[in-house]
Amino acid sequence: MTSQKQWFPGVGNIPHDPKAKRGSLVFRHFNPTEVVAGTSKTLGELLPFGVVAWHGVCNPSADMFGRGTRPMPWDEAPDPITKGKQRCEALFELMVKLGVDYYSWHNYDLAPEGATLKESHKNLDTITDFLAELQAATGKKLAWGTCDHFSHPRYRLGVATGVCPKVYAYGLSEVFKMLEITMRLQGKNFVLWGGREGMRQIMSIIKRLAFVLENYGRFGNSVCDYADEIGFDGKIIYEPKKREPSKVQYQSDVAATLFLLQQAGLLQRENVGLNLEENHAGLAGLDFAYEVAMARAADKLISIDANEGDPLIGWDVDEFSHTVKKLIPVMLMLLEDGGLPNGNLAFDAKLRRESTDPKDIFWGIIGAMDTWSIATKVAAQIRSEGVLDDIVEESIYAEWGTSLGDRIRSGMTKDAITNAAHRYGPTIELPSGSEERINVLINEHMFPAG
Ligand code: XLS
Ligand code: NI
Ligand code: NI
Repeated sequence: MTSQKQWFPGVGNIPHDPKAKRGSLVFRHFNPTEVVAGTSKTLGELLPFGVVAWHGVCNPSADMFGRGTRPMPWDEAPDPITKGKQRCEALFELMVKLGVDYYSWHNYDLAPEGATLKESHKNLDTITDFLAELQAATGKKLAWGTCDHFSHPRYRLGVATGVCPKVYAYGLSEVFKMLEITMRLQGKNFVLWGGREGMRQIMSIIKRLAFVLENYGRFGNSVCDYADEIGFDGKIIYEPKKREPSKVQYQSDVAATLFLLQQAGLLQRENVGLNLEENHAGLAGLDFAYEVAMARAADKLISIDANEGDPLIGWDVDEFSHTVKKLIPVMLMLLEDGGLPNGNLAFDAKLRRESTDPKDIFWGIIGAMDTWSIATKVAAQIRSEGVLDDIVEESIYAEWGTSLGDRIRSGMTKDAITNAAHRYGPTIELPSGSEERINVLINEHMFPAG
């Protein structure tokens, strides 16, 4: 740290101590050096956690009905640059104390926006120098950078898909700058979300939808072209979210985003991928594991914003992950892939407005890291035992292993298909879908009896 001051003086480095007294601030399940059963990787390698600047050290926990409640002493500063630097220090202190290796930020989370673009860039350079120093001093790394294209009033009517070419140019040049910074800080990826890229009053977009979607593609291709030009070797990762702040965002879920990217010629680009978020899947009415599966099916899963929504609340509540069961199918997939080799699990998660103890942020992150760790271990058990594969591969999908399956998949004529239909139908014997049995199997692994 550059200054000696501690922003979380009441908390030390968090140990892994499964036997610690209840209520101790420790990891009970996350042990970065523990090798996960059935793999050659450690928990630390399989779960490349990250903290995010905006929720971690910038969000005072205000809501639409009330102001912030969270004590954030680092925000008390004589000038905005000092405030930005203190935010950086608090962020790095969190990473160091929690043993989290990565962070993510939007341009104006840490650097104050200036009165001109030039001044904003100057502020960004100052903060980037400081971040580079902190990275060098601590060994911490940048997961991804991105641009805040939703706070400033100029973005209220969209950016890439917006109503104004001046805004388009302004937003794109901010991306160019932030991409350079991300490269300088050796960030792994660059995120494009798009909270203001979406439908407003339907009457105002009906004639323009095809036009703005073309702009969406042009914007993304410019970002990718520039990434190629400067030799950024990370991915440009798009983050689907159905709604909030817009009524409907164009990138509403994985399938819609894949379609838009394909239409724009972006899906075909090697440096384009996806960043998925649990809460966003829920807003689209979809299971997170389904979204992960869909992104994997297109070979575009790069990174994950690890958080959790609440089905009783209709918006993006960004809770720290705490439900193990939701993550078991996700970890079954990630174990197949050897984790997220080019991405991270960034905690795009925030404290509840009710939570005001400076230790609460530690409880949130520790809880989330343990939740992902438990899910990883349960999924590893399920995999190594092989019963799920027996049910799904050896029973449910078994018929695709027969010669008819092979013949269909290698291409059959209409006549051959019709002959097969005559031969095998109309009554066809099928295996059980085994839904209940699979539910029991998951519970057995989560809570082994005896
Ligand atoms: C908001 C998004 C946002 C992105 C980064 O809902 O999750 O935080 O991750 O702009
Ligand atoms: Ni996110
Ligand atoms: Ni979110």
